[in-house]
Amino acid sequence: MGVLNVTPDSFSDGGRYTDVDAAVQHGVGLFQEGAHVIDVGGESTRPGAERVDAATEIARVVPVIERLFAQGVPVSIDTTRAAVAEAALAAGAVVINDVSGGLADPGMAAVAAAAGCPWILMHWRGHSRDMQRLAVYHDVVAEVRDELRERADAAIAAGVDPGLIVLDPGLGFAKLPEHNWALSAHLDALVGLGFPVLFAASRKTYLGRLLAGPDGMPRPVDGREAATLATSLLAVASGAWGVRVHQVGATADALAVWRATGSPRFRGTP
Ligand code: PMM
Repeated sequence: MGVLNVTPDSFSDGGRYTDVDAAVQHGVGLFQEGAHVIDVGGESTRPGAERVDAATEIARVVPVIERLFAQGVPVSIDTTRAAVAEAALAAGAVVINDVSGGLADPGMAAVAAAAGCPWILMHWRGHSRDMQRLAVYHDVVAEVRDELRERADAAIAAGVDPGLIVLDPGLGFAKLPEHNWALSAHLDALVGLGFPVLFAASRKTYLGRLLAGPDGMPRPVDGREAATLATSLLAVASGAWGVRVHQVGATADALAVWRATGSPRFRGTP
């Protein structure tokens, strides 16, 4: 999954693709580099971000999705709002990526059920403005697993086909670095729930903190690619179904090398 944020303020690519032409060009480029789906988002979810209204979100994403659809590029819509998901699906999106796991908007389940499209349910405890104070766990792996299972159960109860549910640990969302590392180390606990798992560590702050320089400052976003690649490979080795990344070409190359070995531990698709 290639990341395409059409926002002025996302943490790693905010402001770069607010122009429709530039956004479409970037999305097509990520697809050509090997992404199977391009994840288009119109609202930043970085910690502390203020919300935009649904009309603004729709105005940002729909023109980009329409043009990607016209060029044959599969799109997922990164939103927590049912109205935005509906508009995006009408414009040609084929996957809903909901970082709230259906919690932010009670109308999302009905939209996903009616559309009959894959629905990515991410682990989430609250909106970005105040999510870091919700990063309190006794056993982060067990709690995230159980909270994700509840989200999947709720989706199924609302009529969503279980075969269309994808789970995501939500790295960095109400998570401290140690929580992200524990979830990376025990991804098998989520895989064991029986749904495909998406892993989305790309360029996140905890990687920057790991790679901090002698002054203690986190490594800037554009210096986190090698670490991102390592997390993606480890995730696939642990049974992840997909990885969501900003730099698709490098990830596709690394997975191609691994696939070429014929290793039974490689479970990715070409
Ligand atoms: N992270 C971001 C946005 N969307 N979607 C899923 N499923 N999982 C994530 O971890 C996730 C997401 C925030 O990061 P970005 O700036 O890279 O979009």
